[in-house]
Amino acid sequence: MLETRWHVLGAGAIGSLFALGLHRSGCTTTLVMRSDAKARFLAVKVEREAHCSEVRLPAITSQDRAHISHLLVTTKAYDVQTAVAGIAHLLDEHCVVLLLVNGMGLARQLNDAWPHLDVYCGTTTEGAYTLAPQHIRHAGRGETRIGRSGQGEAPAWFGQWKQVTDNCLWDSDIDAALWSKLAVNCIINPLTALHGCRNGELAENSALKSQVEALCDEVATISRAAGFAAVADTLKPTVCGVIAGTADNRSSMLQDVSRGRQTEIDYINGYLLQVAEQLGIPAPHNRSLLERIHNRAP
Ligand code: KPL
Repeated sequence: MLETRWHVLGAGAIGSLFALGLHRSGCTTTLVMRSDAKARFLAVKVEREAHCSEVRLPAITSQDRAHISHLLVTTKAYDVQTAVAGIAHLLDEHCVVLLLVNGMGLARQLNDAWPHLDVYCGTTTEGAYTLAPQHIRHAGRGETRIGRSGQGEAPAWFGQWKQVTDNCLWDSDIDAALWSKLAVNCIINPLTALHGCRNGELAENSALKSQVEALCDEVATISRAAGFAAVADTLKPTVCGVIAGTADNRSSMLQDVSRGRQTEIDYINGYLLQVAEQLGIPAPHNRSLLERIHNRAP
């Protein structure tokens, strides 16, 4: 198999986890850091149960001379466009760009701005949170799906990805997978962020359990109307499965709120609300979550 060189843009929890996975699978893996970063190598530490793995990976910034042929983007949804624009001069003409980012609609935005890029989408339910920069805890094993709208066959570079995580598959219906992840994030992320709890508490506390139920019903109705009936039919067991599988995790939105950072709520519940509005479906539970996250005390 041809060795592929991957660059990882966005070395947060998921970026660090996949950078380690790519390195371990035999890919030359380089972190792309902000333009003011000085380090040429960075230690990436991943704690999993009682073990800690550490690797030193090369790091570049937009000011370096580099050719990027395969780019994994794991930034926040609201940073994708600006972060890619910042390194656009380093990207090969038909650079493969794999977006492993929460939310939907971002691949289209990238393709509109840079039509020559070869953009793919991915979604993961791996649970990971940051302990310090590039030092993370892998708190829950999940599944990663990769695909491109309308593309049935996996490209050659995907062969390597089966070794990057334990559970990675090519999905010929990636839009449904992205929607399914969006639906899960609409429920788990704002609730854990507002209640300051780990994912698992959503299944333990009865008041939170009934909020999960009500949200599942609302999101399922919108999903069905949006053409994702299979997602709607299995939403409750899917959400329960992700809560159980990532029980010990602090959701990405909880991590953002705890650090006083911008959240991805506009790309998650905000996107769902836009679709609901276009379809004429009321979504009071989602609207209330969006407003409460926007209006939360700093
Ligand atoms: O995607 C996640 C997130 O936190 O953004 C889940 C799957 C809910 C794991 O926490």
